Amino acid sequence: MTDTTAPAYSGPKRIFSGIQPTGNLHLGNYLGALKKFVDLQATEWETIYCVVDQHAITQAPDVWGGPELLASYTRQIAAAYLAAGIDPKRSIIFAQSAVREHTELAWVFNCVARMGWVERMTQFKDKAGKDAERASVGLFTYPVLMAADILLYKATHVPVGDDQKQHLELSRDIAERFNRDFNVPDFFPVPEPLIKGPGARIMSLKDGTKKMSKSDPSDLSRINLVDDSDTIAKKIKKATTDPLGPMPEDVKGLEGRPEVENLVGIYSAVSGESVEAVVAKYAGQGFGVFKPALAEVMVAHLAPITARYREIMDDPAEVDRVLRDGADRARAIAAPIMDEVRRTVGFWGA
Ligand code: ATP
Ligand code: LTN
Repeated sequence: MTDTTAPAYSGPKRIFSGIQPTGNLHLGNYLGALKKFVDLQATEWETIYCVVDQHAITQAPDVWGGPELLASYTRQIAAAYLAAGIDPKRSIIFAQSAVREHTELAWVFNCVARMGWVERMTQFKDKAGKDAERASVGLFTYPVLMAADILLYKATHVPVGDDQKQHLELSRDIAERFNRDFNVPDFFPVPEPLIKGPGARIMSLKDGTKKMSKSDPSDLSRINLVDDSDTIAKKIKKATTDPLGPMPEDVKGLEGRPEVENLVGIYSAVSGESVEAVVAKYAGQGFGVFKPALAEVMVAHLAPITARYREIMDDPAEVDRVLRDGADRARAIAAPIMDEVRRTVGFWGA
């Protein structure tokens, strides 16, 4: 299982993450993943950000939009990457399907991962629903493809939201098992999740016990990155709170108040102020004061991103150029690593 010993791997530090081109991005995707992608550019680490279109097709075509829409959804996520502040010169932005080695490595990893490991994945159970027999085999092995995405670049760190923790543990197990089974102790790094932070788990605005999600039927449950200022203000105003009185006096007072805790967490993640500072600022105030203030910080943060997003989407050819350049650069890293994997496994001609 996840190890406690330091990995033998001593290669360069490299960040890899991905977002599926399914539906509009929401505040959870932004704070849990995208904002971290942007912030990590301030480090010296190499940063690689993928639009995981092969993961999108693990569900039925009506869920991901079908073949006419998939490429444009991929462009939309790439545009959101750019609008949020990912610099295509500093970082690699590309589509998973453009680098064929992802699925090639995924096959090898399908033969490394054990059934028991994959069967434990709770997201499969959530996504497959009651009728798991009808889910695609791809949905089942989805986390194995995710391990291939990461390890194809020998990525050492993976920024994701809290819901991806278990998948990351599987990637770590696969890396260790490959290294051991093929007797190449330091070949793959054991990738570290980067999850911590106030945005790691943003909850629904309508139910503080459910995560904010693209698939929630109620649009009022989430803030979409493309929502305009009025819509954001309206959704915050309608956000569920509780009958337990005004804003708490201290952080302990957030216990047992998941909806309020979520709103405070959002304020903290967006403004960069600590949860303690936010609670102190609004201690004892009513939601009639806190909610408009929250809407204001959100609009101030998101409006420029939304405006840039619209501008970028006006020039899809430029987005395609970024994706093509990114695919070339990604391939240049991936191909020699995949060649090494072929030799390590012992395939003919490798
Ligand atoms: P959703 O649950 O919204 O349908 P998803 O988790 O199935 O989306 P992606 O769009 O690929 O799939 O998620 C992209 C990133 O956003 C991942 O790193 C995921 O952990 C993160 N993320 C998704 N929802 C939340 C949330 N509510 N809070 C924090 N991070 C989230
Ligand atoms: N499973 C992830 C998306 C994803 C990913 C990755 C994230 C696919 N491959 C590699 C990080 C690294 C999700 O958010 N649902």
